[in-house]
Amino acid sequence: MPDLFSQTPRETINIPILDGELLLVKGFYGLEEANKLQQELTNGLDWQAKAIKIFGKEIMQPRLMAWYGEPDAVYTYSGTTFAPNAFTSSLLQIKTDIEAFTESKFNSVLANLYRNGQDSMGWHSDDEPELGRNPIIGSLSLGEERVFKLRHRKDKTLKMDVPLPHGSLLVMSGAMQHHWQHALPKSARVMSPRINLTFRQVLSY
Ligand SMILES: O=C(O)CCC(=O)C(=O)O
Repeated sequence: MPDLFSQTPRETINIPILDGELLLVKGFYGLEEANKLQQELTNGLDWQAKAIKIFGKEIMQPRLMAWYGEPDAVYTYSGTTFAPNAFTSSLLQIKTDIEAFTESKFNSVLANLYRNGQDSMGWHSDDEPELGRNPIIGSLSLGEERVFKLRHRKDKTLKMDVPLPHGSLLVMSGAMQHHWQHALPKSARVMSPRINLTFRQVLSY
C-alpha cells in the first residue's frame, strides 16, 4: 500500500524540462513500507554481477542487476540479453501500485543494486527499440539517496541533478529518452546500499 499509514507525506513535483516529461513523487512509499520493500528485495531478488564488453575487453558493471518480467519480455541492455525471472510478490505489488499511479502498464522491471558509493551507472538513454517510441519509465528508489543526473543530447548547457530519496518514484515520459541521457555517478562519500527498480513495457515483435 503506498503511503496510507505513514507519516511521510506524499509530494508530487512536476519538474519542468524541455523535450520530455519528468515527475518526482517523494514519499511514494512511506518510510516503513519503503524499509520493508528494500529488505525484501535485497534478500529476495536474484542479484547478478554482469560484465559488458568495452573495446573487446570484458569489464564488470559496477552494480548488481536482475531482470524480472512476463516470459516474453526479453530485453537487451548494453549488449547483454536478459531473459526475465518471474515477478516476485513484492515486485508485483510495486508494479500494481506504480501502474495505478501512472495509469500505464508494465511487463518488466530492471533492478539495480548499488552496494555503496563506488557503484554507479554510466550515461545512457532508455531508447532500446523494444521499449517503443516514447516509453514511460517508472523508477523507484529504495535506500541511500543518490543523485540522478540528466543531460540534453544536443544542447550541452541543459543539465539537471535530481536527488532521489528513499521511497521516491521518478516517472520519465514523453520524448525524454530521445533527447536526454541520464546517469547515476559514483560518490566519494561512504554510502549504504540503494536499490533502483525501473519498470518498463517491453514490446515483443
Ligand atoms: O539507478 C537509477 O536511478 C538509474 C537507473 C537507470 O538509469 C536505468 O535502469 O536505466
